[in-house]
Amino acid sequence: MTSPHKKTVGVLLAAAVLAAVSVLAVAGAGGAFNRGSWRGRTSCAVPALPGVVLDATLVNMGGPMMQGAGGSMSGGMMRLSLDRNTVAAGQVSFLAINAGSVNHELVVLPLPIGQVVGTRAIGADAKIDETGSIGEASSTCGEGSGQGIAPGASSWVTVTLAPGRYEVVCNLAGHYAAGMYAQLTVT
Ligand SMILES: [Cu+2]
Repeated sequence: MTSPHKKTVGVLLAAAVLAAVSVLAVAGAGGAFNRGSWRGRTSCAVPALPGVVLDATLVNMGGPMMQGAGGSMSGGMMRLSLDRNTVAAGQVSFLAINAGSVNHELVVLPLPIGQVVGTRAIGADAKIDETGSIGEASSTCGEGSGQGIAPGASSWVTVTLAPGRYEVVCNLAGHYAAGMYAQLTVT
């Protein structure tokens, strides 16, 4: 008289397998969607990047028409968002994608103990002090430092991060104050 019990177990197992498969399918589709959508939004041929790859999306409100009206300084609210806020120590590649309408950049700074992101002093040049920068991606369709990432383009940089807290920012004039900073915790 074990068959009803076995049948129940079988049904439960099948349900569990189906659930697991659907979770994997959703996760896979989500990952492909995220990768595809952002990669699809950059006009650059991005090489395979070493280590853990973090996607950083750089945006500003307002369309291209705002540039003509007021220039990059009046881009309105701006954001720099990372696709994850925690990463393991070691080699990390940042892929900065400019999904906005004005130039942007990505700079990695250590975040001192007790300091909150977005609270750095802003100088007369409308920028923060970049002393101690660990890495920068500001080259249109290229690696490392440059003249800024053009709209639709991307830039990348690979760094080695020790455990701790970091602040990832865009330090073009006015952009930090407009909201372009994000915290990254390295464990
Ligand atoms: Cu910016």
